[in-house]
Amino acid sequence: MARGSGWLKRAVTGACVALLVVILGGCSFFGGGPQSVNHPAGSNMQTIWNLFVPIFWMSVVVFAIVQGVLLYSVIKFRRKPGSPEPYPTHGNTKLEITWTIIPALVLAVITVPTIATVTDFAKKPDTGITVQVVGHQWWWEFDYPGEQVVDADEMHVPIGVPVYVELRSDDVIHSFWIPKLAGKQDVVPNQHNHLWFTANELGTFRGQCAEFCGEQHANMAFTVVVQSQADYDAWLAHNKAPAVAIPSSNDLAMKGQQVFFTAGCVGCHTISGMEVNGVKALGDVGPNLTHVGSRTAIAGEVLPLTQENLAKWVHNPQAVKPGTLMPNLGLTQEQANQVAAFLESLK
Ligand code: HEC
Ligand SMILES: [Cu+2]
Repeated sequence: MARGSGWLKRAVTGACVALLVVILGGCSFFGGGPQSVNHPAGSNMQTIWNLFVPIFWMSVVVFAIVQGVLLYSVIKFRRKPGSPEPYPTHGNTKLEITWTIIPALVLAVITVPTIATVTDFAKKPDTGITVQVVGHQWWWEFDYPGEQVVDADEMHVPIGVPVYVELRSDDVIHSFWIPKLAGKQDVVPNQHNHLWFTANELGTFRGQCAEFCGEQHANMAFTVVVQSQADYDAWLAHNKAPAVAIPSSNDLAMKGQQVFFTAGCVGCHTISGMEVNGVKALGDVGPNLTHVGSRTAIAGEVLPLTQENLAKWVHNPQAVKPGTLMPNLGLTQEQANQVAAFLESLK
């Protein structure tokens, strides 16, 4: 053996082990992170899980058999001192037929529940709610048809009720993914895709764009809030209402409102039911801000919603999320603080 190859072998083995640990860590294999699929909390994810687990164990058995035979052969038939040249062979019809039929049978067995699952996902549930989801570079919009509610960053759904999700894209291909509740579905421009799920656990669940869609793809996340029917109804009623009036005692917010309606924000954002000096905010390029103050995060979950973070964002969105389609509007720090107070009060 060449000099130094023992060192090389150890280095390669070490690197492989380190890589494996990183990969498994990334899958949240060890703890079940917010994007782990190992703890289904929704009907569709449960169905996928029920399909995945038996297929996984079947693969483990196949892996063990193949590797076992391989290891056995490597050890048993390895070259020994003085052993003669191996006898050259070509082809073994019986063996080849066997290793064609067995995998074909395994695949045939897997096909049946897979097709059943796929057709189950393709049909529209008879009852439940519909949410229209629009993927934008780089944030998600949630429209509740018939309710006049348009939201961003947060999707609210009632527990135990089928949610039919209609998927549209405003620009490029995205992929809608809520790891714990539902599978993935591509969001394609000029095409109407859909998926559905029923959440069966209260709480918040992370969603994420799962198709590379540009510079800020990684920062295109959202939160699904699963609520009791009563809480969901209350949320809907609250978000249906026009924006709250800013109390005139809140001087900072009053000034911020003036800035908002004069600095060009209205060209891209909607605040429904608000009018300042005859100007209305009806833009639909960016997220609807009618109730932005009641969200938990902004800009595709890049910042938790606080007054400081709102000021940081409107002062210089490009510094927070480089490449974002919201330009720097050149607000001074003072104006940014005023606008932040205004937006924060839009509960
Ligand atoms: C050219 C269009 C445009 C203009 C003008 C604009 N915005 Fe935006 N805004 C956007 C886009 C697009 C986003 C989403 C950015 C992202 O998440 O990548 C956004 C996001 C936001 C958010 C985060 C909302 C959320 O729920 O995620 C706030 C707050 C905001 N803008 C406030 C303002 C204010 C205040 C102004 C005026 C000073 C303004 N915007 C001007 C396009 C614009
Ligand atoms: Cu995307």
